[in-house]
Amino acid sequence: MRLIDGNVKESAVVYGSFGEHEGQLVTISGYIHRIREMTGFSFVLIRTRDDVVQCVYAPEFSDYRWDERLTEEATVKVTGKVVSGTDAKGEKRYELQIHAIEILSLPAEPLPIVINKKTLDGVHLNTILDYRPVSLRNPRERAIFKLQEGIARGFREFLSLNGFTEIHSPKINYAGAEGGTNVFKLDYFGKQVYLAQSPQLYKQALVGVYERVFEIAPVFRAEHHDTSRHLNEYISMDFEMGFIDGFEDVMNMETGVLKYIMNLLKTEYKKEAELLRADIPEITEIPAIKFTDAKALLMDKFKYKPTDMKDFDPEEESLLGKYAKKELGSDFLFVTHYPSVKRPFYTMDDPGNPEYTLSFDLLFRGLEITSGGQRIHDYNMQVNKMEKLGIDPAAFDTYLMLHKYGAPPHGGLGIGLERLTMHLLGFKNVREAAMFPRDINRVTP
Ligand code: AMO
Repeated sequence: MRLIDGNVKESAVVYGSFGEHEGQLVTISGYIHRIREMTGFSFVLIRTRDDVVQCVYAPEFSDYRWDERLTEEATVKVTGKVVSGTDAKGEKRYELQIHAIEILSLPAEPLPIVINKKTLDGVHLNTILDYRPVSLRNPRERAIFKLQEGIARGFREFLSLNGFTEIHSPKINYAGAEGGTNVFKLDYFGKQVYLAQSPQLYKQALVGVYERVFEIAPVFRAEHHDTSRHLNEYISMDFEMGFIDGFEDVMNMETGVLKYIMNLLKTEYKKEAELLRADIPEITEIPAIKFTDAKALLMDKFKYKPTDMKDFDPEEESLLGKYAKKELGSDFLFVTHYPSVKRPFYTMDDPGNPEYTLSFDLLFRGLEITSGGQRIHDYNMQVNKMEKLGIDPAAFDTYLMLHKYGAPPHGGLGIGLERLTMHLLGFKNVREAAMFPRDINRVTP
């Protein structure tokens, strides 16, 4: 019998610790990223889990002789002596003088696209997406989703530090939460159910239990149009908090979350941010403007003729983004008090002016990345609003348990992870910020 003790150790030395091993032999494991033959020696770049390590093969380093089977994308263990030098920028870099290469595996076929250049510039986005499992091996592509990890991690860390409990709500549901036509229907053993458009109904229910909750999970939207900012499955970063004094508490929490995230990216994801030339915003505070004031501004200042007085089109959002940057010095802008007709049934109307709601969107560089607001917590008020909207309260009986059996004033929001990543990295298409995007034309890979 063997005993598995769970004492985890590194299987190989990582580049980050090369400084401690200068002059010594170490072993690293990874992929052969690139082989460059020079006269009398070769550069062999090894792509490890977090760095591309420069190794040098020359017969004088050891008795080891180059194995002709070695090719790009072979997985290997390389043993070599750590030596230091300076790179083009004059910074200290370490490399390995190769003493042995153990082949772990050889690829069956050459790669369909070139991944060992600095970027995949020039390769069509569709090709990049078709070959995602390999195009992601390009260090720059890989950095996108490492940085995205940082965003989600910052969201989780900040909220955990502020008394929130992480939840996991079901994605197969008896009712859609957001309304509209973009809900995926599913045959569930002969019954019709829906894929979750958001964790809305469950996060509210759990405010009744934990007071403050958050979730980072996929949600599904049957988007019928092919746009540069819509996915059919995206990662929603949601939170919901009870005992609020108003929806400003929610906006304040989001400002705190975003500050924390940007700071984390600048410190712990510096390498990725530099590689991607990420323009990480400085946040001190975020300005807020009322929906009607924003409409007036668009018409007066930008002479824009809106087609819909109850909502913004993408051009209006973009103009508001420019206004926020130029006039207010902010990459972000909250727009508050959206018209009631455009917000879901759970949104609290403004008691002073019930045509508008106690809700907000957050624009980031002219793109909506968040919706949020205060919710109705009174049972009768919620049932009345549903009836007014032609929604059958009986179909929402589980949801209404929150209200029926006592709910505090509460509110929350949802942030689209891919949209936030997209504008942080200056992408034109949200698909670039989705690891395996799903849209009207794509369900593979
Ligand atoms: P909403 O439907 O506005 O609100 O969605 C919240 C945020 O999710 C992102 N988003 C999308 N991202 C990519 N592709 C899509 N098809 C897509 N649709 C939405 C956007 C958007 O701002 N329950 C509410 C949130 C709340 O009030 O708590 C909701 O889901 O960034």
